[in-house]
Amino acid sequence: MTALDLFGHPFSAYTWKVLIPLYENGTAFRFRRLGEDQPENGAALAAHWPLAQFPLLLDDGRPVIESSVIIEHLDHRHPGPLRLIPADADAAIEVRMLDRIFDNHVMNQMQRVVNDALRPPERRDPLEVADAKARLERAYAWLESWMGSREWAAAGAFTLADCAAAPALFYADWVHPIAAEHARLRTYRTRLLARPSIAKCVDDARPYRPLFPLGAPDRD
Ligand SMILES: N[C@@H](CCC(=O)N[C@@H](CS)C(=O)NCC(=O)O)C(=O)O
Repeated sequence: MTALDLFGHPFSAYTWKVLIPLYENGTAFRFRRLGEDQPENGAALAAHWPLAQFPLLLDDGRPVIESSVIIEHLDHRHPGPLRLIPADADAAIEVRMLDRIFDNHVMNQMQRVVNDALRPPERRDPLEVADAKARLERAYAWLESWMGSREWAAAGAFTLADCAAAPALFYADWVHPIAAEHARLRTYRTRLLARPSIAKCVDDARPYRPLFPLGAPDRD
């Protein structure tokens, strides 16, 4: 049995994305939480990946970088009962398309707004924030139409795409609430948060909410 170490933080959206499939499949791993109280984890992360972004998976010492690729790796090398990438090539393309949409057009736009709030007040840029929120709004509208009668984001099953969607929609709704007119997208977000693997991520992150730079809302 190989040793899996996951570097990340319980409040980090991209860390959730990888924790979700690990929890879904009951995969054994060691969580290497990043924080000032555990500097050895940060040092090990930076040694494997100079950009020091997380999550990063070590599989028997071999680094796997980028959340989508980590999930592909887990699905390939450590498969569990829930397959995250469909075997059918067309279905897999749909899953990867939605994964990219949630990362690039929801998660990363949310992150632009958060990053702006982390800057000193004199370095903040209202145009940057307005652009990010406008892009989120367009992504929400597209997703509302895409979800239609779908239960999960792609390929008729819970997949990599939903692992990306859960943290993206969770935090994006905090920085730019999903309007009531996007009822299907709101229902999908609620459905995601009810899933035990995702509820665990939300619960484990609760103690860190005071860290949210915009002020966390008093709700999930
Ligand atoms: N494309 C990367 C993004 C990872 C990412 O941005 N992680 C955030 C935490 S959620 C991070 O490392 N932030 C610190 C930094 O960018 O220096 C992935 O999918 O893993």
